[in-house]
Amino acid sequence: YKDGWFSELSSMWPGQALSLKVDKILHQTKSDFQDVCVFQNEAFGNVLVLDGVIQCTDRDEFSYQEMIANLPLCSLPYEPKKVLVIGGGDGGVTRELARHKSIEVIDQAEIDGEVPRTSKQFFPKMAVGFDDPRVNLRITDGLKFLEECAENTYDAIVVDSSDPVGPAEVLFQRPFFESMHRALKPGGVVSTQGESLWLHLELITEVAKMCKDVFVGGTVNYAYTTIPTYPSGQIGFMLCAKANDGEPFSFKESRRSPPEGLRYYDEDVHRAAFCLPKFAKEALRGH
Ligand code: AAT
Repeated sequence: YKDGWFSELSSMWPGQALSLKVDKILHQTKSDFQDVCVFQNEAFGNVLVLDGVIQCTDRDEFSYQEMIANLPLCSLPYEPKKVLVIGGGDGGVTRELARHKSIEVIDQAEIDGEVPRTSKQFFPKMAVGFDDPRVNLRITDGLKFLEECAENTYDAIVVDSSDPVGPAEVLFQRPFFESMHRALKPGGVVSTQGESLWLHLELITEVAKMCKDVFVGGTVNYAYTTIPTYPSGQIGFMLCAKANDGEPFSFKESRRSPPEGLRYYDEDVHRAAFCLPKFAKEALRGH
């Protein structure tokens, strides 16, 4: 913070920073895992910051939350019943999953109990996700949760994780993807916070390569959305499907109609999300 402005500095995006004017600091604490801060901003409403990195704002959260949840769910050829969220402590992704009426169980593993507590107080429109009776929120590490989880359990897993510095580092590594693969039903899908084409193309191609290895016989695709308060205004998702003996799987066309009440995602946006700019397509094709 300097002269009333917050600047988002990180080794993940050296030499650049988004700055937001701080109208009022609403909350500031240190949890067992990270610094947690909420401030109010004229352009974006309430802003949640963990370890100096913006996690969500009132005004643009729907872009990311709708996309990370609906790209996988609307790609499934059947109605999902049991889903898992890793991270996502603000509740926004949970809210998006809860819109799907066929879902019977939403398990969630968030490492830091302070995040849902903070969200209930300052982001009621996201925390509303936790009020759904189908939700079982556990405060535990996502990797640990999955390692203890039975095989063939979930139709979909959504990994709404922070960047791979700090507690979320394990969520970008092979053992985590292997345990997700185990926990998925055949034909089940994974969607993870996949970072920005403008900043992390090398990381993205490495993760894609590892995913293709783990989800051998299945499908791996990167798709993206635009969002002003994430670094460089763009963030993507790594989508992986576990091989099924049945029909070949594609993420690129949605197969199920989206739920009611969305403001970003629809069938056209679904299709467009997979059309990558040339430089990215070439980098990802090389693997
Ligand atoms: N929807 C908000 C966006 C997020 S939230 C990321 C969440 O992941 C945080 O609540 C954090 O506490 C949680 N988390 C981090 N590590 C783990 C872990 N090992 N297990 C479970 N949960 C974890 C993401 C914002 C992306 C920012 C892009 N720059």
